Amino acid sequence: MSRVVLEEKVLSENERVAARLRAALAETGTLSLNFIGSPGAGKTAFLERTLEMLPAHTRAAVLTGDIQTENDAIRLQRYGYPVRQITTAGACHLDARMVEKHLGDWLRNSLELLLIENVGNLVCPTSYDLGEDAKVVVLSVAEGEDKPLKYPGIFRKAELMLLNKVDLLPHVPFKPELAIENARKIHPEIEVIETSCTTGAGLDRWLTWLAARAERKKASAKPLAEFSPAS
Ligand SMILES: Nc1nc2c(ncn2[C@@H]2O[C@H](COP(=O)(O)OP(=O)(O)OP(=O)(O)O)[C@@H](O)[C@H]2O)c(=O)[nH]1
Ligand SMILES: [Mg+2]
Repeated sequence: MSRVVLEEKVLSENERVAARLRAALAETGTLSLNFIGSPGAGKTAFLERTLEMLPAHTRAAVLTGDIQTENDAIRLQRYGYPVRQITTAGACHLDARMVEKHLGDWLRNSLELLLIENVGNLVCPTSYDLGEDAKVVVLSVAEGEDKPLKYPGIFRKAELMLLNKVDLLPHVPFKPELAIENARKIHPEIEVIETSCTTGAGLDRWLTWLAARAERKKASAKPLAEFSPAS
């Protein structure tokens, strides 16, 4: 079998599992977000700050993907929410089956929010639907303003770009307005929030975005029990 045919087969199998996941998440009204960014962009730090600031009693859970180590899960477990590490043993992205397998019984417990940290990479995770409501791309100011132009796939698919580490702006030659302009050349509607996990800048805007999205998802929940068979 040629490589292209094999890739198409793997992707279509992934689409099938992702559709099943999306249906399950729709039924429970769970908002699911897939965080994608380069190694070290600050995905785990951002999720740590998010867990720290979530309103009390939020039913949230985190899946974090890495090629090796449980380091990120250990960091994230400090905040009192269920966290599971997915180690891909070489794969440069998560796929829908890995997510489904690690969800366990979380969805049965009226989960409101599922946060998924993908493997650090701006390329491979882009092609794999995880059944999420939105992809969130994390770009840090240490990476260069041209990244949206060089890696357009993820900027095209992400609904939100977190421009992270803005506390470092005095120390790096990075123009946030140029990075945003480049992202919007690829995806004119992409929303942008400038954040710092160190100072907490932008996190209030992020929590407002998150609350609005979670509320919308909850309101659209369609438990199967609500449907009565057509008579
Ligand atoms: N100055 C500054 N440092 C940050 C910020 N966010 C994250 N960092 C630091 O950047 C480094 C990498 O952060 P991580 O959260 O591990 O990055 P990651 O994207 O999860 O990395 P991988 O999981 O390996 O892909 C750590 O030393 C963080 O403390 C920020 O907003 N400002
Ligand atoms: Mg991480």
